[in-house]
Amino acid sequence: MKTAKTISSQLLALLLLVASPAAQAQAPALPPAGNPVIKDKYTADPAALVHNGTVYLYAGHDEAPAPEQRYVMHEWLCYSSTDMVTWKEHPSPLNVKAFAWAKDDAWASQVVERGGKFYWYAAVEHGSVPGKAIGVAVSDSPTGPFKDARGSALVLNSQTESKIFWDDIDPTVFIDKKSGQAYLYWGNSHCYWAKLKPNMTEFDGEIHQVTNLPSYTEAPWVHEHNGWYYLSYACQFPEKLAYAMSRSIEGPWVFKGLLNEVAGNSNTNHQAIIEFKGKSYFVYHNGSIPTDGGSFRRSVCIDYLYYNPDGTMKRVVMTTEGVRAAK
Ligand code: FUB
Repeated sequence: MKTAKTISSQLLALLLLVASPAAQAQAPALPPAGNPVIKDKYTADPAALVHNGTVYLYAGHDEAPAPEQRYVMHEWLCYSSTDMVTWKEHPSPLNVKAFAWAKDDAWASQVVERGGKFYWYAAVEHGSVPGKAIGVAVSDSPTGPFKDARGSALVLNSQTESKIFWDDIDPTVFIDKKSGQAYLYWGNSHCYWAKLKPNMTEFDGEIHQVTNLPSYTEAPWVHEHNGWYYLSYACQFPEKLAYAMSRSIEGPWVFKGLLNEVAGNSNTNHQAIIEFKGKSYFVYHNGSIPTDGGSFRRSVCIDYLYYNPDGTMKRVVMTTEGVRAAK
C-alpha cells in the first residue's frame, strides 16, 4: 500500500511537470471558436431568412456599456452568408427612428419575403400608447433600407389582454406553403397569434392565444419540417427553450419538451430555426463574449439542429466550435 508521503511526492512531481515551460509548450490548443459568430459587436434576438442561396441574419444590437444591467437597443443589424461560417455585415437596415410613432427599444424581430418584398416585424416601445408595440417595415431588398410600411403600429399594448406593458413583443412570422396564408405569432407571458392579410401589414380576423405551452415566457418561433409545424419558445427565467408540434399551423399544439438549456451567461434565450443546403440550424444568443458579455451584451451563435425519425427535435448541443462551412 502506498504511503501518504509517496502520494504527495508523486503529486508534487506532476505539478512541477505541468508548470514546466516544456509541458506548456506541448499543451494542446482549444478548438477554434466559431461561436459566437459575430465577435466585434453584441448581437441579440436572432432571426434568419434563407433567400436565393443566401442566409440573412437579423439581430438586435445590444449597446449597453459595461457594467450597465439594462437593455440599450436602438437599431437592428444585418449579416449575410452563403456558408453559415463567413458573415458579411451590411449597414444597419433598420433603426427605431424609422417608426416615427415609436420611442426606442429595438427588441426582437423577424423578416420574411412575400411577392418580392421583404417585411420586417419588430418590437419597439411605443411613443404615446404605454407599452411595447409591433411595427412592420418593408423593403425591396433583404438588406434594406427598410421603411415603415403602415405609419402606425400593427399591434398595440391596448389590443391584447395582458395587464403587463411588455406582452406585445417577439414577433415571428410564418407563411404556410400549403395555403399561402401568413401568420404572426408573438408575446411575452401570453402566446398570441393572428392571420395577416395578403398585404402583410394588417391582421385578417381575431387575435387568438395558444394556452397550453407550459411555463411560456416569450420568443416564439414557428417553422415547418417534413409536414410538421413547430412552435418553439422561451420558458421560465432564466430561460430555457421548449417546443410543441402540430399538423396544422393553427394548432392544436402538443407540447414535446425542452429543446435547449439555459444559454451561457444570459438570462434570455432566443432562437431562429432554418434549413440551408440540406442541414438544419439552430441560431440563438448567449452572453459568452469575454469579458463584458452577459444578459445585456449578448452574442449570436449557431449550432446544428437534428430531428428524430418521429419528427421530434433532439436537444440542441451548444458548442464553442459552431458549425462547419455549408457546401
Ligand atoms: O432583447 C430584448 C428582449 O430580450 C427580447 O425581446 C426577448 O426575447 C429577450 O431576448
